[in-house]
Amino acid sequence: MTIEKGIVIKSVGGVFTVMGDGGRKFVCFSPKKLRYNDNDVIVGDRVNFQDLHRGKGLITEVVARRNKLIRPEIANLDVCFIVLACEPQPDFYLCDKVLINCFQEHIEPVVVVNKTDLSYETAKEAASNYGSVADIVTVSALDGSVNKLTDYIVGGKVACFAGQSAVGKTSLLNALLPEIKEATGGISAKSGRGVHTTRYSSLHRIGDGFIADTCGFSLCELKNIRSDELRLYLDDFVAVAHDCRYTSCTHTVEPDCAVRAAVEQGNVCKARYERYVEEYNELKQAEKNQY
Ligand SMILES: Nc1nc2c(ncn2[C@@H]2O[C@H](COP(=O)(O)OP(=O)(O)OP(=O)(O)O)[C@@H](O)[C@H]2O)c(=O)[nH]1
Ligand SMILES: [Mg+2]
Ligand SMILES: [Zn+2]
Repeated sequence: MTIEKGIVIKSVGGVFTVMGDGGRKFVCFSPKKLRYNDNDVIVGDRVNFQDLHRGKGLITEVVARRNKLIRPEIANLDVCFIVLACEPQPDFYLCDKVLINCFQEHIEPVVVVNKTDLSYETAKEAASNYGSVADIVTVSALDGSVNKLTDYIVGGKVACFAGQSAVGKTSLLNALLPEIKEATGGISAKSGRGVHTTRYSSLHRIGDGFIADTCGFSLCELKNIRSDELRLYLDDFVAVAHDCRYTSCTHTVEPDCAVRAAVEQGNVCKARYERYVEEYNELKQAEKNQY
């Protein structure tokens, strides 16, 4: 019995596609009892598996995860490309939350603004909101600019695209890897939202690393963050907060708050600050409701 090592590149209905370290693909099953921290095996998991021959395998162990994102659901990431576009209308609340989840899980977030062939407005907005906390890369899936992303994946890294439906995640993947021709979709004229074309995550080899396409999403939760810690995940706030009068300043109602002063002076993005206050109040309300 030979045990091989590999990475889960696709998971559909309890059938896992595992790429062995030699590059061969195996269709694998996982015994019901084999779960990781009470969770299912997911794309990005490093696994040991038994080669059952003829391209089949049985997963025998899930290697301890370095990290995990819930939206999109994927494990062991180095980089998360958070994709925004001028259409569908960008949801900056969603982007804030994915950024925070990345910081929590020690994943490098990169804000990718796609569809710049149509407009640069979203790129400008992204720069003013996130320019001081993440790299911003402007691309279009329709030209060669997507190659700007490959620099982030060299060195055997694992990256994923994340974002709303129809921002162009699959189109960017297809542009990066021309041999891949995954289906892309449109935007519903009625709702102005994407039609959720991609239905499952998949990992693809790129150089010595991997890139994942994922399903679009419009909801994302912050897990394990208290309202009074939220501020610690916003690097642009942290950079000025040492000048607040109180070290425990939540930057909402306290006097002599350096973050609020920075917002007024235009040094911290006002829209981002306002979203922070909303999120802070929501977390606080949820904490009250718990008791
Ligand atoms: N003009 C323009 N259109 C683009 C670009 N990238 C993607 N599109 C179009 O946007 C639509 C959605 O693209 P997809 O790649 O399916 O989007 P997605 O993010 O994968 O969407 P889901 O799979 O639903 O999450 C398609 O009609 C694409 O042709 C771009 O850079 N410029
Ligand atoms: Mg897609
Ligand atoms: Zn403050």
